[in-house]
Amino acid sequence: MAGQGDLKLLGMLESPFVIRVRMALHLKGVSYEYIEQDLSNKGELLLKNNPVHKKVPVLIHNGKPICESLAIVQYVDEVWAATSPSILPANPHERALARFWAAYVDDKFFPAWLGILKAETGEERDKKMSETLPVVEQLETALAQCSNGKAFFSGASVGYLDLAVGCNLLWLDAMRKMFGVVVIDAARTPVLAAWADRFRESDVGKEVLPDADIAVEYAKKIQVYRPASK
Ligand SMILES: N[C@@H](CCC(=O)N[C@@H](CS)C(=O)NCC(=O)O)C(=O)O
Repeated sequence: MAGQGDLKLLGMLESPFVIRVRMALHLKGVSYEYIEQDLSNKGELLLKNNPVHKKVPVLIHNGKPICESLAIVQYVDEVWAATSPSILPANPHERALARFWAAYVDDKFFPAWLGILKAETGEERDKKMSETLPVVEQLETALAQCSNGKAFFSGASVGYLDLAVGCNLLWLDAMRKMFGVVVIDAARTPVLAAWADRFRESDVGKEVLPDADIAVEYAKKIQVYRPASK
C-alpha cells in the first residue's frame, strides 16, 4: 500500500458517494482508516470537518478535510499521482469531458433514480421510471463519446467517469431486487448494460462495490421499501 500520512474517511457503507471515494483509494492502493458515521445523529467529527454540507464522504488527510466525493477523487488522483493508474484522463479535453459527465451523473442521474426509490406508490414509481429512462439514454451517449469503443468510460481500464457512474450500481441492483425495475436495461441501453456487467466484474467492482443486499436492508430501515404499496 502507498504511504500516505494520516488518512481518515468518514463514510456510510451504503452511500454511493462514499463508495466512489473508496474505489478511488482502492485503485491507488492507498490505505486509510474508515470511520462509519451515524447520519441520523451526526457526530462532532463530521460536523467539524464538513460544517457546510454536514454530509459524507469526508476525507481527512493529515488533519485537513476534503469534502464532496468528486473533489475527493480528484484530490486522491493528484496526491498519489505517482501511483498508477491515473484516475482522470491525461488529455485536457478528455478530462473536461469526464468532469462534465460526472457532474451530469450527480445532477441528473442520481436524483432521477432516487425518485424511483422514494416513490410512495407503484404509479408514482412508474412515472419516476419513465422520467429516468431518457437520463440513462444520455449516459449511453456519454459512454460512446468517452470510451471510443473501449471497455470503460475512461478507455481500456476503469477511471474517473467509471467510478462516478459505477458507484450507483449498488442501488440500481437493490431497486431491481426490491421493485423489479431495471434502470440500465440491455434492450434500451445495450452498451451501458454491457459496461455495467464489466464494471461489476472489474477488480474495483468486485473488491469495493458492496452487495446489493446491504442497500435493500438500509432501504427497509429507512422505510422506502414498500413492496405492498402498489
Ligand atoms: N454531493 C455530495 C453528496 C454527498 C451526500 O449526499 N451524502 C449523503 C449520504 S449518501 C449524506 O451525507 N447525507 C446526510 C444529510 O443529507 O444530512 C458528494 O458528492 O459528496
